[in-house]
Amino acid sequence: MDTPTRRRQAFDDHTRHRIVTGVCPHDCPDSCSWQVAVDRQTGQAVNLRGHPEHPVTRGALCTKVDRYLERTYHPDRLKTPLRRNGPKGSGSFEPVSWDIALKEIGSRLGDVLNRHGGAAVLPYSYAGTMGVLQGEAMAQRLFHAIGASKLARTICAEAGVVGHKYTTGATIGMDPLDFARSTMVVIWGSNTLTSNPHLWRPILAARKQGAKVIVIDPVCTRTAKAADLWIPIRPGTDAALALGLMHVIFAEGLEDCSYINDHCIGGEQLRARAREFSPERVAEITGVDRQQIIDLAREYATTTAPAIRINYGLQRHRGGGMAVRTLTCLPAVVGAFKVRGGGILLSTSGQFHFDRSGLLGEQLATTPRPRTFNMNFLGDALSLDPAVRVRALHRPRPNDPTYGPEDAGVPVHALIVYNSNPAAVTPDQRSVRAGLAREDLLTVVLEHFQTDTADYADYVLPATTQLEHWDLLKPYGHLYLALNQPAIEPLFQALPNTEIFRRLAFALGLDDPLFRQGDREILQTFVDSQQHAVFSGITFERLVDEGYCRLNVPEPYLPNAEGGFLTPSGKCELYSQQMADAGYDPVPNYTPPLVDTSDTEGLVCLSPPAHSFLNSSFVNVEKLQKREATPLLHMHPQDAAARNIAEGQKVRVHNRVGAVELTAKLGELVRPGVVMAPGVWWAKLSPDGCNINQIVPQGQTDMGGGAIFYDVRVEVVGL
Ligand SMILES: Nc1nc2c(c(=O)[nH]1)N[C@H]1C(S)=C(S)[C@@H](COP(=O)(O)OP(=O)(O)OC[C@H]3O[C@@H](n4cnc5c(=O)[nH]c(N)nc54)[C@H](O)[C@@H]3O)O[C@H]1N2
Ligand SMILES: Nc1nc2c(c(=O)[nH]1)N[C@H]1C(S)=C(S)[C@@H](COP(=O)(O)OP(=O)(O)OC[C@H]3O[C@@H](n4cnc5c(=O)[nH]c(N)nc54)[C@H](O)[C@@H]3O)O[C@H]1N2
Ligand code: SF4
Ligand SMILES: [Mo]
Repeated sequence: MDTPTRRRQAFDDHTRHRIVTGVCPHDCPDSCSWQVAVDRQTGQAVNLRGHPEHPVTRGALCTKVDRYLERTYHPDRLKTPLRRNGPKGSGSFEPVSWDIALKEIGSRLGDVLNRHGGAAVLPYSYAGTMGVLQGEAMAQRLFHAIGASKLARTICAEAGVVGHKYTTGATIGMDPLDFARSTMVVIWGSNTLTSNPHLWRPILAARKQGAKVIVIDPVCTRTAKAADLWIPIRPGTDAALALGLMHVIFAEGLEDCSYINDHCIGGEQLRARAREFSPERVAEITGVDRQQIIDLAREYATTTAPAIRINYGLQRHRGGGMAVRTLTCLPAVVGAFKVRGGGILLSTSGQFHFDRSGLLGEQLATTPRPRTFNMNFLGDALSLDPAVRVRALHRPRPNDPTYGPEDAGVPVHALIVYNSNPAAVTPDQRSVRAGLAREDLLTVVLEHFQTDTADYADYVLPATTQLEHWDLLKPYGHLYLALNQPAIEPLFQALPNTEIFRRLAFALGLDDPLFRQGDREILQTFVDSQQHAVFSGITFERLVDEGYCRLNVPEPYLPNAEGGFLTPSGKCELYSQQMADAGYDPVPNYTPPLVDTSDTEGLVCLSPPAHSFLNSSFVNVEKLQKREATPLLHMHPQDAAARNIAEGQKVRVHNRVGAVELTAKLGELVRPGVVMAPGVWWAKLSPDGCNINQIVPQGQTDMGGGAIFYDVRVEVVGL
């Protein structure tokens, strides 16, 4: 066991520097722990490195966060509160003091509350920081107290999470470090080397032992290039492929009958369903060669420890929930859950059994929160027309009540944005902007930079970065809880989100003691009050000393080796009564993507993460922006030829939702029929002031109300 002292010295023992341990706040499965060297004299952070002893980080950050100091000390950091002094969206602002900003916001918000009630206030946030504290801790205290509308945080993972839970009961996946022991790794709808780079090390270790690495993706990503086999599937058809694999496995008697009998329910129903998906039919649906389907099924079922890394790419289509629900049955069918190195990993978040009720101040709510908007429908939510606004109410399941215009409730009169950049990342950019452009809407944006969204604000409030505040990170790609300690003083007049929400609460005359809790105190209370066994032995003090702690789960961690599913039946639910009750097919199935049913013309457009950006963060860091060059559209030469488009030509990508100008990049990186625009550029840093979310409609996945970013057709014309 390392002593804490050794941990710190391992980085640097230079007397000029103080070493502070923290953790990357970004929305990424790796949640890397880091060490910051701070000059004792100047108080400046002078170096930032991956924590050398963290078992997942292993001393290395990624391309993007290697530049976190540049981002933190960027000359464009917001320095003071700003007040709008031009038309909405013009980006014209004047500096004001915190006192004035808070007084004015307090009075205008108070006015909205008096005239329209809490429902008229909408918080909009996502994972600019994944920190427990700077995320929702103080924010929700305020929104509970004023009875604001709720936001369903659906933009990323909901479809997959809900689908996964129907099958296994929780997003409890494999220990990612166990991929090193896999005998076969199927990376399914994920670009590991870009979006989850620290998983690559265990995968490489497995490969050294002979494991084959297979990537199933419509795009030949850098991960696909590095793998042993790339299977270029048609977008949105993954569930059909999974059922085709099961078809072969059952037909050839390769399933693990005892695991199915002992630990699953619905084996017979699944067999019957899989029978409908012959390799011929599946080849037709997915575009994958029939023999390749058969070979993959045989290899998967006969190897000893097959692992599936499924991430979020394949659930950004209409049938994404069902796809993840269906794929998650595969390890059960072959008994892979029994073996170390076998299983499936979507997310590890279900292992962090936090009780957040005290943290979020639910007791401050005097009445139930009025309504919930789905964040993917922000454009509709901001509409003044009740018939449009009502479409934004969260309604994730088929059996949820339907709403009419009379249920729309009051218009949104105040929007408070933090940890998110909706003018860039949210579907249907035109309607989002139309909503944000409403002169009568009070918009407050807490930010590091003057983003596309900040341009539409009435007040922009400067927030601290991870180097400047406390936080606690719950990762979704491994098992180590991590504490972030502030390394430097807040820059300029920046304040932590928590402090901004505290002051907003005071400005509204709220004075519950919960608003007076300091950041360190909140974290200490939160960590030390956790009761679940996974946290036993983890104390705030230990986190302060060691930086990160592994959850108290056994090693090796095989939670489903002998059942133990957190479903209602306690089994792996190949048949799900819960699904039937919610209005779904209770048996795994294939739901065709929208692009195969309604929008039949044009090319399917995918817009997955760019290697050098993190969603829309880092787009303004010069060196990273240079690496991505310009907003691109990757096209197959066949599709380009059919449209007379040449390499490097400017093109207009459009559909009924909107249009954006990109630069064509031709090559066999994408299957014919598919185009790919790496995201998410700041619209204002793009040639025509728009980005790829121009062409993404407001719409939702079958489960969880998720966004359908990749279930879109476009037409492309040369300019
Ligand atoms: N560098 C970088 N890292 C990031 C991010 C970033 O923006 N940049 N974003 C972070 C966030 S918020 C998230 S949610 C995660 C996302 O992590 P992932 O979900 O792993 O996302 P990607 O790495 O883009 O991988 C998605 C892949 O799915 C493919 N795909 C699209 N549609 C389909 C389909 O129908 N079937 C199959 N099989 N594949 C499909 C895409 O071509 C893409 O290669 O990454 C995080 N990490
Ligand atoms: N077309 C297309 N669109 C997509 C996607 C896609 O694949 N294709 N991916 C989607 C996905 S998976 C996701 S998760 C969303 C992500 O969408 P967002 O969660 O909005 O992520 P970012 O674009 O990184 O914007 C986060 C903002 O929060 C700010 N921020 C960071 N830390 C703090 C803090 O401590 N305080 C405050 N006040 N602000 C902070 C950053 O400066 C940044 O501007 O985008 C989605 N949009
Ligand atoms: S973005 Fe991901 S890989 Fe990069 S430092 Fe943060 S957690 Fe690590
Ligand atoms: Mo995401």
